[in-house]
Amino acid sequence: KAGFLGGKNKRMFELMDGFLKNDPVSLQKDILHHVEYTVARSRFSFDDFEAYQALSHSVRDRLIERWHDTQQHFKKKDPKRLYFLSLEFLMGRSLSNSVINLGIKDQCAEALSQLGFEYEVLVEQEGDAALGNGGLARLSACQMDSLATLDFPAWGYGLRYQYGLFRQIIIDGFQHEQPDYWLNFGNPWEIERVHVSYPVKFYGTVEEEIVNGKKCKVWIPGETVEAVAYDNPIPGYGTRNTINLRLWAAKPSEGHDIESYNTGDYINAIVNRQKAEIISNVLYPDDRSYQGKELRLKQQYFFVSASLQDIIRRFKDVHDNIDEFPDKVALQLNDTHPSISVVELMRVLLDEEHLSWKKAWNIVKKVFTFTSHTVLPEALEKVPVDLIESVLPRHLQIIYDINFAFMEELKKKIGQDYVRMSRMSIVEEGAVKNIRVANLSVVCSHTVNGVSKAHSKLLETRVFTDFYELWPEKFQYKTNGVTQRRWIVVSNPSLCALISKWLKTESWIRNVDLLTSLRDHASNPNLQHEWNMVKKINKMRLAEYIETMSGVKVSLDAMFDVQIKRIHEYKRQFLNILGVIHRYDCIKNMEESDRKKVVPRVCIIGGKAPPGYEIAKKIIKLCHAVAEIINNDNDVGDLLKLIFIPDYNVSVAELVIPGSDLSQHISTAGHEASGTGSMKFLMNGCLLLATADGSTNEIIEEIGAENMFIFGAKINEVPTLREKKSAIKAPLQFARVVRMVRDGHFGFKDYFKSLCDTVENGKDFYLLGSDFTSYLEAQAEADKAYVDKEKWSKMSILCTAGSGRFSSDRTIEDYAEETWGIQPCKLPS
Ligand code: TH1
Repeated sequence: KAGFLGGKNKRMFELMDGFLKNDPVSLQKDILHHVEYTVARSRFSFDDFEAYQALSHSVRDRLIERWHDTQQHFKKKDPKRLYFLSLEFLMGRSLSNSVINLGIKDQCAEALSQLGFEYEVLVEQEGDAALGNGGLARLSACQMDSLATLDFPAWGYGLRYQYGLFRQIIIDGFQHEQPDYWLNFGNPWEIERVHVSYPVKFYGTVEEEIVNGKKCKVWIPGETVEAVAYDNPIPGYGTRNTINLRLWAAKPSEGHDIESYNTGDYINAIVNRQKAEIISNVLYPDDRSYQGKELRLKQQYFFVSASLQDIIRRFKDVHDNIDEFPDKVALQLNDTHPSISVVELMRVLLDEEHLSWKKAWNIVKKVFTFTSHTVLPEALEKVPVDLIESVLPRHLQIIYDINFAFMEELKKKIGQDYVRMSRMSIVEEGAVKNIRVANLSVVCSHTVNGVSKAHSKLLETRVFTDFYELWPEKFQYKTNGVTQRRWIVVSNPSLCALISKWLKTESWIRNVDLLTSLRDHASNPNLQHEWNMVKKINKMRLAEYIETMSGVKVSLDAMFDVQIKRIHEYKRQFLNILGVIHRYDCIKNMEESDRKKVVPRVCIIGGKAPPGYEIAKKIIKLCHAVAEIINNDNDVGDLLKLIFIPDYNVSVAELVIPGSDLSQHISTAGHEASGTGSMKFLMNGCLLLATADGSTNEIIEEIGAENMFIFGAKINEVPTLREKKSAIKAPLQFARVVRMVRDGHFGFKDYFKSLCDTVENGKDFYLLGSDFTSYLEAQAEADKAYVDKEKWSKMSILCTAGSGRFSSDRTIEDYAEETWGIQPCKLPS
């Protein structure tokens, strides 16, 4: 820890004890210290929440030590760094994750138990950090864990929303949204950096000035807001490396005097300044539907501008020559949300560094990499030109200039093909002129990644066809992955212990490929027995949760069949519910003797509907209406239950996934870019019932279709099916269950009419009708397999054994090598 040993530094070094110690007694001392001096409670009387706070602060101290050492090490070694720009991070809870990654779980548990507290209970005190919507945001969190664990010199940048994703509450089966004021009780996992702050400009005009004899553009802003940094340490597993997630909060900017002639003016001026904070107030809750809103653009530019100022300052601390910027910096765009940063970097290089266009463009082209996460047209960002002109006038000029240069280049390559040029243009002409942010991102990045093999193919053949033909070398794909630290070690400790026992090592936690050796034991009755015991424990935990939450008692012998994800028509929760209705209908119409053969099921659905998405909200209500009938039908009893889990989030997922037998990933083929939930289930030995969409195709490659239940139209069949569907009659079974909903079998007849309309009368855009028969067949296959306990256990073990390829460690290693060009930079231990 020495550093520099002169004068007062020498004295400081003498006073230092080395690192904080991790034995239970040292931890106890730290916890009690924080109870008294941080939480300010008496050490003789504090409750679970206060104990959680004190433990968190003790853990945080350890994180800070490592954070400091890591940052100093990076500074000394000066490697090329990766900056991961994302508008969303879904971190969930930090305590359990930090304790695992620091390797101090047992010590903490022991320390607490002697003080009369239970580690597991304290973990539950923490609320989720939900600064994101769904898959994309949780992916960012998993990737941060892998970046830290693999010792990469990387930082994440994002926004510190005061309100995260809304809380879902269900009243009479309807979704209601409540604000998620997650900072109410303080947040021990962040460090406020009052001195790390940057002004961010908005509005105003652009003027010309002469600087050093050259004409220059100067942006005179109409409003300035201050961005203040909040650092969130991200510890790696099995390494001291601890990286940083820096989130920006908006604060009123200092600077201007307030002109006031009376008290009213003065008060108003202060109140107005306070409005600056609005920018980082709230996360947009729409998954995949973009509306050109001013606040959203301001959020994007705000976090991008602050991040770039921070990154450039750090670069200039060590380097004089801006030409070296691309050798030291890689900037990753997580979807198009941070893409205004390409324009902002151009602006800084042109207007502030006074580089020529050519030099500036050369730098920009070399630093940015872009990952696209969707193919849905409604998710593609298009910002009205008028909006950019008002909020970011100088940026609009630069976008036009980039587009002009691009169009000139294109003309040289493809000749005067104006139709193609207008398709590729960054500026969309029409009644309302728009900026196509995806085109901007492709033009300005040196690499464009898809998130699965299938998704990448769609990007090349449907979304960015013209660009792919022009620059095939730009296009790559990196199949998504999730971190086994969070999704096995933290959330399924019994399975973790079992795996380590059978593999005789814990090294799979850093090298998940080792899981493949489980295949050698998949048929071993001893492993199967222990495996099923673990599943049972997890099912008990889940059943308890279901009972406290919904009052419904479920049987542990039943197959727990789960679909948890954002509610969206393309994800087809409606298909799932129609399948449940079909099952119910079959049971009701069955001979008594046949009922004995029915495999009991607990069907579980969870997820949030975007607040303005009416059909998604009706799907939630339908789930409740159907559950009401089924769960109260004594005639059916334990043979079938339907449960809606409210307020689905990361910590709920950590509880539900380990306790599931079967999980559903049933999007219409060609719509789920990747899907990452499936990977978490796979790791936890939970079988998949799925369409051949997104990452599922690669799961099939890895574990074999015989170990899954695959159904439905393939990606390339979907367009033809859509064309033909008005001519094809939906199967009778489908018509029958939809009719039951239409006729008010579950009540709310008028309310469900528009929902039924989406799948009938030649509509059915997401092809529920044409996939229904094959869906039921796959369900029947699952029933058959479940009855054969040995077969099921083997399939379950093979799922975990084949999940190695879906670790975010693998994704990040591939990105580092093929896309970012960065190397590990490990702290000496
Ligand atoms: C999701 C994709 O839908 C999903 O298939 C993928 O696994 C995940 O990203 C991670 O790659 C997306 N989430 C969003 C969220 C917003 C906009 C677009 C997408 S795509 C706000």
